[in-house]
Amino acid sequence: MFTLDALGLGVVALASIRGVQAASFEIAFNHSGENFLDNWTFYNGIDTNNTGNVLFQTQQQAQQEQLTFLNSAGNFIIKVDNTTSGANDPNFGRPSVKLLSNYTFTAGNLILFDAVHLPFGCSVWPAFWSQGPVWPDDGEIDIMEGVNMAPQNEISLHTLDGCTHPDNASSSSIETGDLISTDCFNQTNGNQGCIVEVPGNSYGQNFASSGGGVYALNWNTSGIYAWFFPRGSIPSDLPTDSPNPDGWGLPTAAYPTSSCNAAEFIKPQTLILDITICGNFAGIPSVFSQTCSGTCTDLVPTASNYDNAYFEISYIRVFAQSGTAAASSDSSAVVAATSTGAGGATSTGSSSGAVRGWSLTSYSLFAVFVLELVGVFFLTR
Ligand SMILES: *[C@@H]1O[C@H](CO)[C@@H](O)[C@H](O)[C@H]1NC(C)=O
Ligand SMILES: *[C@@H]1O[C@H](CO)[C@@H](O)[C@H](O)[C@H]1NC(C)=O
Ligand SMILES: *[C@@H]1O[C@H](CO)[C@@H](O)[C@H](O)[C@H]1NC(C)=O
Ligand SMILES: *[C@@H]1O[C@H](CO)[C@@H](O)[C@H](O)[C@H]1NC(C)=O
Ligand SMILES: *[C@@H]1O[C@H](CO)[C@@H](O)[C@H](O)[C@H]1NC(C)=O
Ligand SMILES: *[C@@H]1O[C@H](CO)[C@@H](O)[C@H](O)[C@H]1NC(C)=O
Ligand SMILES: *[C@@H]1O[C@H](CO)[C@@H](O)[C@H](O)[C@H]1NC(C)=O
Ligand SMILES: CC(=O)N[C@H]1CO[C@H](CO)[C@@H](O)[C@@H]1O
Repeated sequence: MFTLDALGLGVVALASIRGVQAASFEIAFNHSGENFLDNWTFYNGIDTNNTGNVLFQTQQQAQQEQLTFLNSAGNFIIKVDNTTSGANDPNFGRPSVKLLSNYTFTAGNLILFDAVHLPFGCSVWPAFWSQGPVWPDDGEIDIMEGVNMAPQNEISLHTLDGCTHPDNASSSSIETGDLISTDCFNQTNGNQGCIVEVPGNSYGQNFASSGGGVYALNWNTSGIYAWFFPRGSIPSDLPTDSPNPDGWGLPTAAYPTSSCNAAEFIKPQTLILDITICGNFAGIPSVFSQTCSGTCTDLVPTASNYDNAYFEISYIRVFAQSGTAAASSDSSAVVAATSTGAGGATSTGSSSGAVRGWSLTSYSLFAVFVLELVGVFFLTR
């Protein structure tokens, strides 16, 4: 007598009786338009451990130099300087921008990143990513990261030993992206990370010419899930007040708790948006030569090499799942409100100072603090 529909309704009815319901999300941070820069801190200084050829600007400098502004389309631009010549300055660091969220996010948060243009070009290395306070102990999530003229974005995690992505055999049943590597441990393959490459127009020239799209990250007790939706295929509920990932289909990249216990490996994360140049990833000859010719650092002095080195962002939104426990946070924390009073995203004090290391990496904010205290401003390779 049971049809599938009847069974399905029964499950729904039972679920509501027991108080189980689909996750619902409420906005916690909504970066767009004139308010885009609220709750971000500008990291100021050289690209310490990445040895990128940039000088990250203060907010005041960035605004004066028109490196951050709201454009006439209502989108927010974050860019590398493309007007200054660095010729005749052997220590030239091209002005650029690195933003760190004042808050952290954790399991129970959904992040949406809608862009119409991502920075690209030979020597250019942008990322929309996150890390915990101590690297790699507290984990790193790379939602969007590309280099040079590469056509594809790579999503990855970087952690201590013991966090992996399921192997190829189960990849196609849990995600639509192309599995590149499974070990998230930072000591494996020179901190390659557990990478899922995003098919389609996910980065670079093709992303821009096809109108961009949305990256989404849903982190919950089941795992960490990321999607890329090209402009024409964005789920209708995604840009609304109540996005629901349950209807978005297989994610592009999935890191289930069964093979990576995020509670152990990925601590509350600071969101980071930055653009560096050359350095320990884009500038490695074996990486650079894949899509560009010559020597990476030779490109840095010439301003016109950076005409495409900009983010054009419609919005970045952080939602908190109703009914989940808030992340622990420091004494200055402001817990993001939800109707149930339980949010995921929490505010923390200033976390400026995060830097990135070999390839996709970063290390402890504390380490930077110590380095700065002892006056070590230049790490040479
Ligand atoms: C900035 O954080 C405050 C406090 O959590 C919040 O009320 C405000 O909406 C946030 N602004 C944006 C643009 O998200
Ligand atoms: C966080 O971001 C704002 C920009 O809205 C900045 O002015 C403020 O100083 C930052 N707060 C903390 C605690 O770092
Ligand atoms: C998964 O399979 C694809 C296609 O056979 C292959 O290119 C890729 O290297 C494999 N990835 C891993 C991590 O084994
Ligand atoms: C991995 O992290 C450890 C600290 O736990 C650090 O000493 C090491 O240099 C890192 N390795 C790479 C390749 O980044
Ligand atoms: C975010 O802010 C934009 C601009 O103010 C607004 O149109 C949109 O509805 C907001 N979205 C959410 C989910 O609050
Ligand atoms: C976590 O999110 C994934 C992807 O959106 C979803 O399939 C899963 O049901 C969620 N798990 C929980 C416990 O909410
Ligand atoms: C810098 O790049 C922007 C696009 O990001 C372009 O509109 C502008 O013309 C460039 N500036 C110069 C001086 O070439
Ligand atoms: C402090 C720290 O994490 N430094 C790292 C900087 O990057 C190099 C690789 O280029 C690592 O070996 C260091 O451990």
